[in-house]
Amino acid sequence: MPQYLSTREEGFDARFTDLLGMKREDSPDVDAVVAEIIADVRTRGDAALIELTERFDRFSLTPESLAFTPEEIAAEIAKVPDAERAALELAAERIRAYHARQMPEDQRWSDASGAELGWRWGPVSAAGLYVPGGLASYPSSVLMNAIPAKVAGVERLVVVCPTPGGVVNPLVLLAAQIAGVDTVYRVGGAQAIAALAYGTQTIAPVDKITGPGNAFVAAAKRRVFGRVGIDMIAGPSEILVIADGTGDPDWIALDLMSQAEHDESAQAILITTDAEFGQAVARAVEARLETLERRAIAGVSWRDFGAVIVVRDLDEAAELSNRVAPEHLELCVADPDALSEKITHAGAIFLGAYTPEAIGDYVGGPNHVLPTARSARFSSGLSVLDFLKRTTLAKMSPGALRAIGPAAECLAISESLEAHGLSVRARLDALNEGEE
Ligand code: HSO
Ligand code: ZN
Repeated sequence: MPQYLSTREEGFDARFTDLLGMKREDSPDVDAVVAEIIADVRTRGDAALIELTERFDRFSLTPESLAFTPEEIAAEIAKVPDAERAALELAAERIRAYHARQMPEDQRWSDASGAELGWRWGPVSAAGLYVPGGLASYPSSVLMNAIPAKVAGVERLVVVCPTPGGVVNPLVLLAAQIAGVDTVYRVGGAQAIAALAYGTQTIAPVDKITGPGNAFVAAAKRRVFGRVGIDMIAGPSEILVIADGTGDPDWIALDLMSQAEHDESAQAILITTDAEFGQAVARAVEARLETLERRAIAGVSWRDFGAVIVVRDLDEAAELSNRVAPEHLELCVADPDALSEKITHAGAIFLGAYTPEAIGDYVGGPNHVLPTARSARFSSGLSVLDFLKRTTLAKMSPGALRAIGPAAECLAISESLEAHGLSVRARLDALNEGEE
């Protein structure tokens, strides 16, 4: 049974706080194992990668077969039906167009002192994208990670993907090709992250690693952070729907289940102003849970972490939603734009009855790699900015140095950093002499 809450009930606040604080993920402590794997790859390179792949993926590699050859990729991709190919291409085009608009502008200006200031954006040189094997090997996630990197101008983009038993999802290879990935390596787990961060004889190191993975991959990403940049560590998926009772309860039930089916630890919450409508959605969820292919997973998520919350009005709904700071927020109300003005914390907002969250997972255009576990309070989804760095620019004219240099000298002396002060003073003295 999901939880049923109402803001009219006594004790609501405590129950809602409990819901917010629920620990959904039991991440096993794999850090010690991961530390060993990383050290092994650092010292033995390819040999360690090959041995670990043999052990974990039951698959024999050689340095030569670590990467898919163009012929192997072509043979796999040939298996993809036309409809899937066309859908991936449409998704890629829309994701590309959306992310192209995110490109920030360089700036350069002169201020009143005569100093020229500014900044310039530039891409990281090389990025590595982790793609899980098995069930969660999603081609859509390949597009969502690789396209922003390409739009940002990343020169070398590689994918690492475990191929247990040698099996790969052809759609993953096709998505990588459509997105412009240069090389796909048949390695996964912490060993693949180590290879991307430190390099091996065959795999050149990258500067930034993104992409989802299991507990081993997450622990490895945390460990190599600093040596390379990483994206966020994503937790189980979440959806919060705010409904005013004007929609179809079955549509909303399916939207809730669309995220619940990702993971037993996923969380689906409905907030509604209409108690009867809330009951209708809950009944529709139960009916769908009879037949959905992934009913076992979705059912556990709904039973353990699902909730239906009845509120007095939409202001209250927005307030509670902001406290949750959900990864995905659907506004299934008569005036979604007005309600969205009141939303301050959410990874992605889907407005109106005709915008199921699944559109955002695949073809909407915005990124589906989004902040989970309430981190939308302080962070955003993946974007081109994750693959860009900003370099600042400063150019002093003699006049500018005269105007602001003495203050720098003064602060340098106060910090007992003599060379700092003298580097300014030497120039100021030269300028003053030139004037005499
Ligand atoms: N909803 C997931 C992403 C995804 N959905 C991939 C389908 N495929 C991120 O929260
Ligand atoms: Zn999804």
